[in-house]
Amino acid sequence: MKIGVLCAVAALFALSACDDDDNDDPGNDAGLVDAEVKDGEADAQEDSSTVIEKDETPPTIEFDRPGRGEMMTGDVKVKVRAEDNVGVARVVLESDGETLATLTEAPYEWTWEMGDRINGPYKIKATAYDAAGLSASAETKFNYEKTCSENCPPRNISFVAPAANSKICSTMDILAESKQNQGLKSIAYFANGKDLGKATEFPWFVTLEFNQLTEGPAVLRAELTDVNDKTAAHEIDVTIAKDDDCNEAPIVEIGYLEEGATVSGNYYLHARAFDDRDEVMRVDFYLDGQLLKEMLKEPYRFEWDSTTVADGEHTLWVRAEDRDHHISFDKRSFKVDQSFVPADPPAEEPTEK
Ligand SMILES: [Ca+2]
Ligand SMILES: [Ca+2]
Repeated sequence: MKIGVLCAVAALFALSACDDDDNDDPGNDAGLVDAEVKDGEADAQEDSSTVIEKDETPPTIEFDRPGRGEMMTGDVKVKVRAEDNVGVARVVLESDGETLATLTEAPYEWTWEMGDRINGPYKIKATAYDAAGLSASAETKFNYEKTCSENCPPRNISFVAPAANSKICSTMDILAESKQNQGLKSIAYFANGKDLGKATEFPWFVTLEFNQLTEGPAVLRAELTDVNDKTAAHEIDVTIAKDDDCNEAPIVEIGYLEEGATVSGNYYLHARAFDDRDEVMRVDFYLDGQLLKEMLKEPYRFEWDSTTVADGEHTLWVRAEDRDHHISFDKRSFKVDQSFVPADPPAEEPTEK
């Protein structure tokens, strides 16, 4: 019906335009002929409109781009393929309830100008409607990273623990890391949108209490904010479920070095790590937020030259990781003072296990 009305209007318009100019511009005769032809087509389509009203076949739709999970930079080109037995009336693009665009003509292409949107995952839903109001939807999800040369947002935040698509069956530390470790203000963590806490200093983890979680599938989100209040995020899918055979995180403990101790000269740093399945895969030592030593097998012990840092307060963090990327931490704050002479200097490598 609509098409018929439109054509009739077009025909009227063309005829009246022809009437206005007919006397002095013979070239417009062609316009009159066109109008008559359109009128004829309109009649044909008027007949087919009875078919439109009986249409019971919904459109089909799928994303050409962005590809699912694709990493995008800059403005994001979106393209969907939509088809219908009669005709696609429109394609609506949305993201988390926000309507992005309504496209009425093929090819269904649109550019999402990302502007100040944060680095992180985005979903797009595309819905095609036909004239009968039938619809079909498709979704895609991509990761966005802003291209920039100065005052850049943080980048590449990603979960270290737990692993994507893993099962969470006990209380554990969760951690996301950014390659840009300078100028971070905080990392906030969420499970299905529920606030799990915010880490405001190295090593940026929070402890996930199992009994605070709802069992079932969950999306874990880590959202980083830097000192310029720019943000980035990463999401992974996990399953929260009790498990009698739950693989627990390892336990790690810094040895020898007592909280508040003073050290000088060469000093042995040491940690013990235990795991329920004897699967400690690595133990990493971090001094003042910087990786100092990665150790892949026991003993987790090495000689460290304390003269490589300034006298004063320092912090040692040790992180243990098991085969399933469960992690745990231990920490000591201590003092370096090269004028300090230990009563019993650790001249030899300690043998305690
Ligand atoms: Ca249809
Ligand atoms: Ca384990």
